[in-house]
Amino acid sequence: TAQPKRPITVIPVPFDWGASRRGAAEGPQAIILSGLERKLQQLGFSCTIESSRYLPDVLADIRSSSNMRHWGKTLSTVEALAHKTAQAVAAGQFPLVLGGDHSIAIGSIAGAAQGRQRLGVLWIDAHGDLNTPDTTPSGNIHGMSLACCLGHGDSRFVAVSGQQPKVEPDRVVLVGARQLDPGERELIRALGITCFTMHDIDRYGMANVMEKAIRIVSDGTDGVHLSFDIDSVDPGEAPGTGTRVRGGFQYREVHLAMEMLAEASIITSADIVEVNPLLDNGYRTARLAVELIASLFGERIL
Ligand code: B3U
Ligand code: MN
Ligand code: MN
Repeated sequence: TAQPKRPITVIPVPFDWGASRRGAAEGPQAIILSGLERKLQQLGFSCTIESSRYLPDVLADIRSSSNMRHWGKTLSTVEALAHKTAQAVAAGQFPLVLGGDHSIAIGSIAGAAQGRQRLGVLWIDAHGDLNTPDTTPSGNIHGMSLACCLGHGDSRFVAVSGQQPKVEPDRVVLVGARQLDPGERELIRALGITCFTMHDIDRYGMANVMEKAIRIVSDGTDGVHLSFDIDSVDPGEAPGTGTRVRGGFQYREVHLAMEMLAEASIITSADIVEVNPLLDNGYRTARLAVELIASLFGERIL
């Protein structure tokens, strides 16, 4: 079935203060240099790459605490990103947000949730990103972003762009988890969030897991945001990322996931995060990101 192709607005977020290692801020440039625009045009999309001038200059902002490191820089960044993302949605475009570390999803999801009552979120990640300032082992905000979107955590972050929470737990699905902290397990259990771990993918296969995930995030929702952390992919395929965890998605497996999302045609906004060219083997991981984006937007073998 031919879907109307919404124009894609690529929103770069060169920000990495939510992580402990620098370098994810170079992710957007690496992905763009790896041929993103041409790929999307080949697939028949009109595509605009925004500049990053919508972001505030955060260098002088030193507000920080031990359980929310660099929170000042992060808060003003996600506020600006929420606004930018909401603008793209309101203009009928598909916001494709390029991180940056995963803290930026607080902004992109806040933007995607504006004007929607029932947003679904598909969170593909080796991690849960479900810590709060009370449970975080690191103080890194990229480990707290999904909790934030669910209304748990620091009130200033939970309240970004007003609407709170951004998403209800029964419309959130995690796929690919293999490293969860005790507080994250507790929150998953307490909120009843569906979490397909690597164990489930080994056991039931990516196709079955994605079928179930797609059904849950799209059931009665008025939009679905994909938040894709490249560290979900096995480090053998995606070495350029800050927190590698062995035992991740294989190459065909992760393409299959993206192809199934294209086929289901449910995704209305997305972010691709944690590509870190400073830790990469050349541009290998950025090029993988472009390939996966292509699969997400409908590239087919035949
Ligand atoms: N859960 C740990 C580690 C972590 C989360 N996200 C990444 N790493 N990339 C934390 O710091 O919250
Ligand atoms: Mn993450
Ligand atoms: Mn991760």
